[in-house]
Amino acid sequence: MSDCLFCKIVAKEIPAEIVYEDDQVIAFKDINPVTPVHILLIPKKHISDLTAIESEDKELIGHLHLTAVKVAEKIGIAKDGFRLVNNCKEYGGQVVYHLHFHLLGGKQLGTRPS
Ligand code: D5M
Repeated sequence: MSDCLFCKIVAKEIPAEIVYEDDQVIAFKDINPVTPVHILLIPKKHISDLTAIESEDKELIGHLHLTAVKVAEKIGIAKDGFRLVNNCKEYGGQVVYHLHFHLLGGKQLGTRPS
């Protein structure tokens, strides 16, 4: 989508600190981190939000999760643990309407997501 911020990152039209990329997904540092490690994982395919995934995206969404673990291992937060979060639509706090998961770690997080 031409007016999508994250599609522009995929297309390298705007810069991002990319930590992993393959043919299906890309992971980059969040511009406004809330934890010492804050990475965003997105599919290269434009999907607006979690409710927009379809059966044909099953493998892609699985791959995104496997990639999150791979990135966590690469960055060194897998052993202690981390949080993987999706904000879905308005009440979920979603701001950018291109599906993404927040990989949060590098410190002790609370037991309840807020
Ligand atoms: O979170 C959207 C997230 O996207 C938010 O944590 C900031 C981040 N963001 C916004 N613009 C950029 C760029 N250009 N690079 C990196 N990170 C960015 P949401 O789940 O939609 O509330």
